[in-house]
Amino acid sequence: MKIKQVILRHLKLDLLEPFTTSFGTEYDRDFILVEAKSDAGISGWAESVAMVDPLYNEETLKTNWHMLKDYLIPIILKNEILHPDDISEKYFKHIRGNYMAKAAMEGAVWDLYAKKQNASLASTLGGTKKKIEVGVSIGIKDSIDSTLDMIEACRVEGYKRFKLKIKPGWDVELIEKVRNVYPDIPLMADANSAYTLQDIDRLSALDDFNLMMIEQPLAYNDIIDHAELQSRLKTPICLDESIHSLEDVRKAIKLGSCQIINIKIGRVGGLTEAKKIHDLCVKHDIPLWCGGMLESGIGRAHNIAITSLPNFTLPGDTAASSLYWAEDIIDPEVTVEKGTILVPDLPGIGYKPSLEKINKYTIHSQTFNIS
Ligand code: OSB
Ligand code: MG
Repeated sequence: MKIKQVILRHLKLDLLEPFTTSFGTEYDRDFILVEAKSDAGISGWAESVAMVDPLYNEETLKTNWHMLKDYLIPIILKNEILHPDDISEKYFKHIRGNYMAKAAMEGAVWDLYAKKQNASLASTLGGTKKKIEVGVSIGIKDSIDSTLDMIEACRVEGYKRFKLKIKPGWDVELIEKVRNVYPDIPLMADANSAYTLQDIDRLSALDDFNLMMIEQPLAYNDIIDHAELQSRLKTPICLDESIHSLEDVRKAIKLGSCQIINIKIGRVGGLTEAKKIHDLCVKHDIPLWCGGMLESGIGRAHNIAITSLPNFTLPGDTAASSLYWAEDIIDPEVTVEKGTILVPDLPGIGYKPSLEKINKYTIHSQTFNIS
């Protein structure tokens, strides 16, 4: 397969509501869309999940643009790509880090490859599920009552799992009050690295509330302290920020740093690495779920495809487009019914990027042609 042209676009979408985590508040979402075109005039699409500021990880929209423009796109335009797995295994292998940028480039080629096979991206990846179960991620609010209102709204919608963002001071009391109102809902907490081992008493207090898991309580780059914490907590630890590769997963399993893993395609450098992590976790009985990065519909479509693999046994963060956006950039939008999304069986990502809407939200674009 020969890629003839790649188009980068910087889009900005307003969030319907601000989203607050322990590291900051997002009011809108700037992101890069990658469109890869082949000789047959087919386009593959993906989005970079890097944010404007390096608060979740070290990547940013600008570092991703730079990596794509100056390194990744030239490699893709220069080489004949027989299979998308070759991108991470051969072509991007010598480039360190920059996982979100790599994942965006690779993802566009995966979509294109699946479209050329006339197969869905889900089935091309080895996905078997026809529908997936999803939950919601609820940001830090100004009161416990508004958190309870949001839970109720999502519960009525049928979402299968409720993830509450926590930070020191917005944790034990919050979870206790939510549990009092909802003794049985599948509930979990995500700290986005807001704690240290010094906070062991506060974290142990969460053991009383039957949480499905606590996500990334300790440092974004740690797997050692997490292993100690896990040995002292009843609640399973799920790693998010600390996992970038199959090697990271192997080491985390070996150390006992977690019992569950959240896969984000961007954070692990793409779909090929995500598949490998999936397969290793099957061998070690580590359940998976697919995380989210406030994606537009294009990123959501990729998340749905990877979640169709069998070991994504826990509901993920891929909620409906309408929870985040007044208008999404794909047709149809991602819809959730009774907490489930039907995995599309159309070719590629299975949702049509709307050029009209994409153009409406594009701030800047650049086109790269084969030389
Ligand atoms: O830690 O999972 C996270 C959003 C931005 C950055 C990090 C995270 C999140 C979320 C939102 O929790 C997940 C979503 O897209 O619904
Ligand atoms: Mg997280």
